Amino acid sequence: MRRIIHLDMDAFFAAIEQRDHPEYKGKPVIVGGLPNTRGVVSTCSYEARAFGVHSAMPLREAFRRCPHGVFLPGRMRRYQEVSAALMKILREYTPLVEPLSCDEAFLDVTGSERLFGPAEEIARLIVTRIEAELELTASVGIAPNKFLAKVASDLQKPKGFVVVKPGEERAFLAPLPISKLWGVGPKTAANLRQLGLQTIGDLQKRSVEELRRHLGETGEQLYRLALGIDDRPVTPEDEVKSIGHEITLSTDTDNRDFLEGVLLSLSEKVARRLRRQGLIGRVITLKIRDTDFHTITRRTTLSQATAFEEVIYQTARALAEENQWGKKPVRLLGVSVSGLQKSETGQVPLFNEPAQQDLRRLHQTIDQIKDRFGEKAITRGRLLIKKGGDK
Ligand code: TTP
Ligand code: MG
Repeated sequence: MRRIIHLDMDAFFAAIEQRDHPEYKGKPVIVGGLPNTRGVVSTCSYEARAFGVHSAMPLREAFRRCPHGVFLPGRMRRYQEVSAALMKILREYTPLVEPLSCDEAFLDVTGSERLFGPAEEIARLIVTRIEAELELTASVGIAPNKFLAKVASDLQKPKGFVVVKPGEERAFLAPLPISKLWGVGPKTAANLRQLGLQTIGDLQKRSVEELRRHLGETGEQLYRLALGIDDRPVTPEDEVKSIGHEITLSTDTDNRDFLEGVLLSLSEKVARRLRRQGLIGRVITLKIRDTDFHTITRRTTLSQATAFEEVIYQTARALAEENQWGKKPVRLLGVSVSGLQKSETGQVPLFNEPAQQDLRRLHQTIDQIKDRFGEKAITRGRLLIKKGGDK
């Protein structure tokens, strides 16, 4: 099960103005332009929302509703700076951060729980840091998928903290209006209302056939969303490639020693390719396909990016153990590393400690020998022993 956090800053532009100008705190701040100019409100503080002002409202109308408001033209450069600082904090907890706009993002923290604790704790940590370091507040939703997390983060703004537990998806969505479903604009909403559907709960009670009859493909999609089903992955903006290797075994086997040997060999190949490209990565993914073609992929996030086969192998093996190597005889094994960054320019002081310097020199030597004399020139003892053992 995935653990997804959706985070959205509260009254983002306006809150930055209140932070930078303490005299605006507690006042209705309206960002977008001077009161009697053309144009619309970008956003406004919650104090201004109490007067009915909101995003996209003409500034004239905002002035009519809130003549004593603090009207500001906005400083995009400043907001972008804060946005960058925000995203930097988020990326410390997972490389799987998908920004949706300057002030909101999805985070897949499934692989981070081992390191930072449960998703709820990670979200608390992040919110606390945002308050301390940026002096701003955020709202979060935590759920098994993107759709639910996004709906949840919006439910108790500002400073919202809403958790949707697995099994509670339907009950959580039932009382909400159908307009909360993705893809339901005013037009589809009107269509749905004609069918007597007001809340997501109403939709849950209909059959998928009926919805398909009325709305076609969309009906089916809405039905799935209404049940809280959504399997879209969190995709980081600059979709970091992964480097991986997989191998289909000549015979399916559950011989642990042999499988561990294969895993080490795969980890070595991956590590070598990482080093060759000057990359290090934080997310280790293991793939196991069993004799019945059932495939599982499991991944975990490391505290420090790596290009060392020792680390990759240990992590992949731990994942395999946790999943009992897929329980059945194994047909295919794969190891990949993602969440990549340049090893020299990355902020992680990877090679500072003496032990790591030695390790790096060793790896450079091994890589050079392999480059010159071929892949088989140097093989680890672990592989030599185990290869003979199985056949
Ligand atoms: P939002 O997250 O939609 O709004 P918000 O952060 O101001 O308020 P909240 O999330 O608490 O409801 O948008 C983020 C920023 O994007 C917002 O501060 C200003 C800008 N924006 C516009 O410029 N025009 C718009 O129509 C909207 C909706 C936002
Ligand atoms: Mg916001």
